[in-house]
Amino acid sequence: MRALPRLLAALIVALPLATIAAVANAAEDPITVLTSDFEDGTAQGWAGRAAETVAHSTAQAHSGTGSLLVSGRTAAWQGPSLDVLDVFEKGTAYTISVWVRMADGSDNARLSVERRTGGTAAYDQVVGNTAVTSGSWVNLTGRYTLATDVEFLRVYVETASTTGSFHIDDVAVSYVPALPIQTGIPSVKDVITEFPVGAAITGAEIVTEHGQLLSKHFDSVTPGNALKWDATEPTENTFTYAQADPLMAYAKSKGLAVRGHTLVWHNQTPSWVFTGADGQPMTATAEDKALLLDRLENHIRNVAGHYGTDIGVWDVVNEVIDESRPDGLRRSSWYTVAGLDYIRTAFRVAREVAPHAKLYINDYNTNVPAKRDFLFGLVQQLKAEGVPIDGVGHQVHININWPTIAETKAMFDKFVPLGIDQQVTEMDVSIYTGDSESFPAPPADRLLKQAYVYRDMFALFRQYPGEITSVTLWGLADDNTWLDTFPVTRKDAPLLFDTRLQAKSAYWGVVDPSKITGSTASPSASSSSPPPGTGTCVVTYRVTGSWPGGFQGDVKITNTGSTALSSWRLGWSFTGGQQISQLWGGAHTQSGAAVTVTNAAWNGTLAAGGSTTVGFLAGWTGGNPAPTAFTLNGTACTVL
Ligand code: 9MR
Repeated sequence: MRALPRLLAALIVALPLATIAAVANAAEDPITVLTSDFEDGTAQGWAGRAAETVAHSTAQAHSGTGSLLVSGRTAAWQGPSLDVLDVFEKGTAYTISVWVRMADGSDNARLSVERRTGGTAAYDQVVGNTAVTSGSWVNLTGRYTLATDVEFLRVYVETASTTGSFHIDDVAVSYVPALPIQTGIPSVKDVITEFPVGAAITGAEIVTEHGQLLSKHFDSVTPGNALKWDATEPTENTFTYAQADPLMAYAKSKGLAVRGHTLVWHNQTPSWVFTGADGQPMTATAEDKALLLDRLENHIRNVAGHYGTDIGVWDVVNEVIDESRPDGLRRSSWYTVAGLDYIRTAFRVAREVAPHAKLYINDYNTNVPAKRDFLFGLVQQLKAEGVPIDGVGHQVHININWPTIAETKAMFDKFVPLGIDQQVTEMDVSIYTGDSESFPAPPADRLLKQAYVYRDMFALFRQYPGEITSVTLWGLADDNTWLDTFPVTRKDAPLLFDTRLQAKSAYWGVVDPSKITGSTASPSASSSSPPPGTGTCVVTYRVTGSWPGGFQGDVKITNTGSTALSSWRLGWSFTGGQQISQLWGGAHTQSGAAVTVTNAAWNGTLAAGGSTTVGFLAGWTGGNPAPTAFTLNGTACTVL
């Protein structure tokens, strides 16, 4: 499968310069690695995920005369699935396309991947909820990069709520091969000498041409997911480093420093951590608090202990600030059960087990004055108590319009008097400025603007050589970025190298701004608008990540009425027994299946046409169907 691009790469090296462009252009054609057209009367290797029935059908066909019908489903997560273990290669960004049509009724369909490493299952969303009916075929297309070694890998189609039968047809999986990396351009790490420059890696970045690009340009890496709690201690006191060890070995072999991310977070933490000895969700009792802090101590002793001096910096706690709270502290289960003691314990234990390591408190939107000031106050208080905090991590997930350089400068300046280190830990610069924009390819004017943002931000960072001790980008190249599915599914391009690993104007913004090319006159592709709502509110519900027993989701509400709301109350019912454990951007109550969310102090006013989003963490067992009906101030909303 991969012999062709390798041959091509060899060919390019051997060819005279004049022919390179033509060959490179030809290589932009996608290479198809798998198709299923269901025209031969069989299921073509597709099977159910459980006991549902999967069979060839001539009742519907997207093209030709046949399709695949799945029936007899008893859960929404059941659906047709295909083994792709021998098809997908780690590190390659595949485009997966499938056509879906309900046999009866309607629902939302999703395209997903189940993978297993060392027996532990994980589920990745390739395409989120997409409305499907029995009236027409609907296409689901998304991108997927396998980042870890797996022993099980299946692509599947599921629905959000119902168990109705549906058809799939004309499945295609393809990829556009990376080009050889540019070896004649300066290495970022050689140009930026004030501090080490790093990239977050998922596993896909250490193989093939990606690995060459990574080690040419970067001094350090941050495992993006592999050191998180769900990856390292999925069940109590069972530690596994199957995801992280290969990344650590790679870093060591290339002399790359490692930022450890992250020991304590509210997200990607299995539900058992917050389940008391009685099997119930923990509350603020002395008994639950003691058990939770014990588990925390055990986790840090094991994970930080496992890597010893190989990890020189730890994000000890991540995202503990919520500026919508009067005291600025996120109401995570950590906080509601243990108060600030979870932070104190985490730093104390991390210092004991990794005395050589620099210990960080890490957060996003630290340029927002209210958030920045709460973080400052917390660090100041904890340091005065003797809690061993060495540094503040600013994630810097920004976009081409936000924030300003002045706001970012104020963020660094704020922390200078504390005499602590600062690091930029997760930088990327989205080309999008709103949730409703979606470009099939990055418009030239956006890329140019992005280059200037990188230029100006790096120029600012370099003004703090004494305070800023490293800058890490949240990814290596645009072929693998978390922003492709956040906050909505669309292709983003937030990094220094493009999807084929070639240097973008953004790279030149960092390395040599005089070489930024492009024109502001280039027309921007027009953005797609969301379908109009029929009620006075529109709601979008998403599951943004899930792990055994838990998931993170968000609900975006838009006031499509003609008058502003001065306060709001959002309601929905879960149908799969899901239970919210914490919520931000509002206050919630849950009674049985019924969830009610009221506004936070800062987002109560919802202008006509205005939107706000609430995020939450919840537990689930068995299945995780999406709620289908929402009300805003008692009125039913259109659900997208
Ligand atoms: O990059 C990570 C992505 O693959 C995960 O799906 C996501 C959800 O938990 O977490 C991403 O990394 C986050 C980081 O750990 C903390 N700051 C925000 C990052 C982007 O969501």
